[in-house]
Amino acid sequence: MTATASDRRIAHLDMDAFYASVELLRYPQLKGLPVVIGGGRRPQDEALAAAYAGRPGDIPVAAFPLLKEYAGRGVITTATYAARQFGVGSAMGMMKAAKLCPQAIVLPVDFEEVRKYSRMFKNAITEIAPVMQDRGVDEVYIDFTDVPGGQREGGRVLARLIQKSIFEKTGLTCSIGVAPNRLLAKMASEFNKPNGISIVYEEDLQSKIWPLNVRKINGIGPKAGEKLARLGIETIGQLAAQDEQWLMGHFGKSTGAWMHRVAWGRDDSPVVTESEPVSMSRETTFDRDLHAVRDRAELGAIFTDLCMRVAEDLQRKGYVARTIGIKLRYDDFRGVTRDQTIAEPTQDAATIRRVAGLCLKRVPLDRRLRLLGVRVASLVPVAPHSADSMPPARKQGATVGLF
Ligand code: DCP
Ligand code: MG
Repeated sequence: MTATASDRRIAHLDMDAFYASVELLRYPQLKGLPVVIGGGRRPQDEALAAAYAGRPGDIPVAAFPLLKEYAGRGVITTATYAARQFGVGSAMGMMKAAKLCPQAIVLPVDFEEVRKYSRMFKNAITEIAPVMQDRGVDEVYIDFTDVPGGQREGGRVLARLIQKSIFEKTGLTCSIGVAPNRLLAKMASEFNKPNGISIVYEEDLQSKIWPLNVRKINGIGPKAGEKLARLGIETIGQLAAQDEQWLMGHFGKSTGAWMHRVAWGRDDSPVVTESEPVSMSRETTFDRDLHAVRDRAELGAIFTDLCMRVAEDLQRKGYVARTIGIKLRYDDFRGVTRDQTIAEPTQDAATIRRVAGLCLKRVPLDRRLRLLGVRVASLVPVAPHSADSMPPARKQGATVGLF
């Protein structure tokens, strides 16, 4: 059966207390306790890790650093649900959080570990449902429409299967919203957190979506939210009740039209699968063959420009690279490549330029060159990197601050 627009089923999946849950896998003794994740590794974290090297699960609960002992300007990245009961949460200063929940355990963020589990849970999903769009380290959209089980009970059957598979492969829980489109799915995934599934149908708009605050719309940020509040519009239902022309008058033509559309639950943006790139490169063939010594200045400028463009590509698409290389073609059309792997993956133009420069030193430069290229590989994702069904004026990133 080919799906028609009316039976599109789109899921939004968001991991529960992601960074904190990843730490609980390492320290199962902390399960159920208030734990906050924030700041970098401190000397006391190093000392504890060293004392129990290789057996983190043996660290006694009493040995972990507590929020009440914390001094500094750190901010909480995320908190376990046990800690959230005390009013502690993302983006709160640690000193302020210490007043609300002094007994909470403080752990540093381990990005390597978080990225590893991010890859694992995404792989678990694509094994079942191949059309998945990355929205950052802990959330994705999935097109359920043509996947077996994707229509049963509005998508609940498939959502349950995905939750189960992710849990079996990673030990982590997630929450899933399934709806006719991405806009509604994103809101729905929050309805039953943690470890929940929420199914939304078109006819649920009035009962489930319209009572929500306008800020729940992905794309209405603090500024637009405040402006709407000043105009007396707090809920999505109130937004839907406004005349489209009136909204256009206040927010501009395209944003006003977009607001009206999303308030009515309309969004036909597709779930776009982006395969992970293996490498990125920029190269240029010269107008005339250049000599490394005699045309040094010109060649140097082109080389730097290529490095900057590769760095921009990495930054725009949200990757850092571990391998940096060059490619040359001589005037006799022979080609040569060199690359070098670095310890700290990078997306920085100057670093790429420096390492690519070292590669260039390793090739013979006595012939003229007709082509020069810079290539990066061994890419590691660091940021959301896809367009979204955002308001037209300002595409904004997902809400994963540290990435
Ligand atoms: N994050 C961050 N900075 C923020 C908010 C979040 O670095 N201001 C990180 C830490 C989170 C992860 O991104 O673990 C995912 O963000 P979510 O908003 O999805 O929050 P959680 O997954 O932690 O919790 P929830 O169960 O509410 O999804
Ligand atoms: Mg999450």
